[in-house]
Amino acid sequence: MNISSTDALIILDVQNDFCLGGTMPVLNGELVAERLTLVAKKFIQKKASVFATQEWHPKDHSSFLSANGQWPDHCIQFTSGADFHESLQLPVESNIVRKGSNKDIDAYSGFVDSQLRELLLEKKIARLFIGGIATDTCVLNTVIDAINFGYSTHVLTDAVAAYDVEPGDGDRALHLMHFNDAELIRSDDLSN
Ligand code: VGL
Repeated sequence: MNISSTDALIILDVQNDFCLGGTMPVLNGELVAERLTLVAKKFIQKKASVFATQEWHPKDHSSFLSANGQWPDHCIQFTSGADFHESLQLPVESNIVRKGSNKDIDAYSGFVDSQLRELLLEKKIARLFIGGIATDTCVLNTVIDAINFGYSTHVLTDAVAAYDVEPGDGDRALHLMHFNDAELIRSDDLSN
């Protein structure tokens, strides 16, 4: 599959709190970081765009257990938990998109409470390639929104990682994305 200048890679939330040692780690977050580093390099070589989302929560965000929400405190602004994982090496051309800074909005999608949609429109992006964390939350919701916005949407199945709160959640999420017309590909399906 050839990458062109109207394609974009969207790297979702590859942050310390979602990797080993963080407050809500997935399995294999580091592997996802390493793989997406290579994919991002390829996109820039092909003059395509790279976006990396970063959860950027205030310390009293409504999704936190400490505020009667559902998740441990995570990705608090200006803390190391919110930093990108060190194995994610982003090209300098990458666009960083912060999300979740409104404490009352509990959103998994990269399109909610962020600038992502405006930036994609500005750069006239037509096709999206999506990877990152987590398959069963942020990736699922971002992919469904992307399809509803009319993007041809591809999920890099070897560059996502799930929470699997219930065993199989990640696989079910991938099926749901496919059912909604996302194309499931592997990163080595992208030509060099
Ligand atoms: C996420 C659960 C809670 C994610 C964020 O980025 O996938 N999941 N907050």
